[in-house]
Amino acid sequence: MTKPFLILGGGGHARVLIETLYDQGGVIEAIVAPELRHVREFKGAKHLRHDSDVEGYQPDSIKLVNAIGSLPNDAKLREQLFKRFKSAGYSFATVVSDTATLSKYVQLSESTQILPRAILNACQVGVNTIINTGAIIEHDVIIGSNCHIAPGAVICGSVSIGDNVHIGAGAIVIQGITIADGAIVGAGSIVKKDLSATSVHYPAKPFIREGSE
Ligand code: JB3
Repeated sequence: MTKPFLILGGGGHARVLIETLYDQGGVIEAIVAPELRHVREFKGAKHLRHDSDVEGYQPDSIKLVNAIGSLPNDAKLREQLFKRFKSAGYSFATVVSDTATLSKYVQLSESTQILPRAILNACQVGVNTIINTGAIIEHDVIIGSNCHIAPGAVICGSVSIGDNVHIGAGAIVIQGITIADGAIVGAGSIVKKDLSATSVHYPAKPFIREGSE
């Protein structure tokens, strides 16, 4: 039988993951967060306010779900909690939405999260990485750990993405590109060149020609 889940984080990302877990018949033992934002969807699961409350559960009695999201300038907590509880002997669930479409050759890792309507061809996704709603990950892509591929991003074939990379919503990375650790790709960017570590790729500025005849 699947173990009950302890959910770390009680905000927007938790809301999406919890819907998937309930749809799949999961049992939510408790949500661990200083504050809960979406109490209705959390259906009366216990609320634990401190991360240290996790230690009240034996590591082999529950599965953790890392429901702390990740934004470009606010991505460390997700990784910190993953490392903290892994080193204490806990394990994290890998969550895949029923509406995501995955090739049988996809290789996922612990705490990877594939959100609704994402499409993954044969590719590899590292630990604790989020593939958010409607993102497309093409064949032979390799994505490292602690990355966030935001909603609607398109990663074309044979792209290589390091660790702790953020690819913003709706960005397109063309085939064969390498994106090094810690890089940030702004929402709506079209990436046609390799990106070095911790670099930031900004989208093109809008160009508007008024009233031409
Ligand atoms: O872009 C998309 C589609 N999703 C974003 C996601 C990837 O990242 C989303 O829009 C959010 O911006 C972000 O989601 P997240 O992390 O759910 O953010 P927020 O809605 O602000 O909720 C943060 C939750 O983390 C709250 O419930 C906080 O109480 C909780 N929290 C803060 N510090 C913590 C801690 N929880 C634990 N367990 N430990 C902490 O130290």
